[in-house]
Amino acid sequence: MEFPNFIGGNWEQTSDSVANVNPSDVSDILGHAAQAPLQHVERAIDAANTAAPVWAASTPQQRFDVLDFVGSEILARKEELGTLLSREEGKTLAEGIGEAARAGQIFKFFAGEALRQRGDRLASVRPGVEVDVTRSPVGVVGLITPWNFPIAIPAWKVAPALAFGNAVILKPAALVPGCAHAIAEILSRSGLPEGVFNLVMGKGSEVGPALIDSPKVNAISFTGSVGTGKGIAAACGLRLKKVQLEMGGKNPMVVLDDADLDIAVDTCLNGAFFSTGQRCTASSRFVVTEGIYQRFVASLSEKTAALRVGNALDAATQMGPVVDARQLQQNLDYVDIARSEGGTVSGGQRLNGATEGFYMAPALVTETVNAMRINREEVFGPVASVIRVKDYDEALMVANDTEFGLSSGICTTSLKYASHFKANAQAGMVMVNLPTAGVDYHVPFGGSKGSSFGSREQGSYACEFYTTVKTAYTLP
Ligand code: UN1
Repeated sequence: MEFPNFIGGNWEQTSDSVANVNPSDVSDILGHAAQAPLQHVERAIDAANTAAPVWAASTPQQRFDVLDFVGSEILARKEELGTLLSREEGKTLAEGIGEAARAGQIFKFFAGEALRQRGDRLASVRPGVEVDVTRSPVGVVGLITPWNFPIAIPAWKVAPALAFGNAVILKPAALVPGCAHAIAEILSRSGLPEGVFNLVMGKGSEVGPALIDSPKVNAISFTGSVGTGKGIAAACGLRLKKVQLEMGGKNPMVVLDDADLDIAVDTCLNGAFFSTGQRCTASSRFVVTEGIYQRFVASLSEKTAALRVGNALDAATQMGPVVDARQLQQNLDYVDIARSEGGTVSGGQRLNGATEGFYMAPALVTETVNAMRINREEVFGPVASVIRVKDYDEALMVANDTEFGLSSGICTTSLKYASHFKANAQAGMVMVNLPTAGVDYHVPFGGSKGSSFGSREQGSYACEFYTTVKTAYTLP
């Protein structure tokens, strides 16, 4: 199968293409994705600029109809799209289908947002004058998405961009063109005027800068690594371009003596290893108080070792492969680093599957302290460590001692500690007796400190990024 680009309403092949490889079975090639040269990116930017005023003038009903159509179709095809997702990214089939459903729900939510407009009419402080505060589209937005949520993250950027009247250029991660192409294909039949949505696949190092540097792109929303995000922030800052970044995490899960052990262990297992740990919201530091430490480590080690690692499409699989060879090597390197720093590692070795793929055993590292690299740098794989602390106060201090601030969790039955933690955890999202990863689609998503930059994604808060506020004064 070919995955062409979609520019100005036309499907476009390119002379250059990249294979879409199944990480569970590298002999399975899903197809080839177009690689846009710079002239194609320029054409997409021009098409979006031509279409932007047309879509900005669309009615809320037109926007609702487009987004509702896309949401309904994704939901109706969630098994098929979820299978495609798991095949190209490697998360389990249940996770892939769940993510496809979430993408459909996101489109449905923003269909509703298109109708629920916000605005204020106020009396002026001057007699006879009226003041209106309204929101206008930003214009042309460049959306740069990562490989770990191949359908949900494009959905949660594309849907609000369109709901609030913007024209879009989507640049998905090179590893997962299939889901992005599927979204584009559905949008191409949705009634959206041509040029409002454009899909441009190509080298991140070329397409990204072309979007960021163009004076004809008004805003950039990016999810990906901290290093790339900082570069984008700097480039957008120079150009005074609106920017929204979602980057890494080193998310802690505090486990207190009074926690329900089974809930704590299941919460940690899910947070660290589901989706092969490839979530910026994954838990990677378990901060555990002394009284429960032994029982917690014994139970979590047992359940971690028992996780069935295998082909993402096999119904018995609980943890799929790592996404590619480069990420697998990074994970194995961090396991070595943890060991060389004095951590005790169980699991973490490369595994052979029935098919040739990027399999590794989930790794649990005990005997660590928060200063170690394994507790400071994001691995982005199924590698989690345990830090032993005396009490809640020390746990909170350790949890907050990180440059990141995306999601922070606590397992406790104490209302006092849960309330204190919600108020004092330095993170954009706080979870009590729930995994740090796996968020709702109708409420804001984002972090504090080094994890995020700019206004929040998702829920009603998404309008902050995708609109500009206008204050109008009238003397009738
Ligand atoms: C989730 O935890 O449900 O890239 C979503 C990521 C995040 C999304 C996490 N932006 O992992």
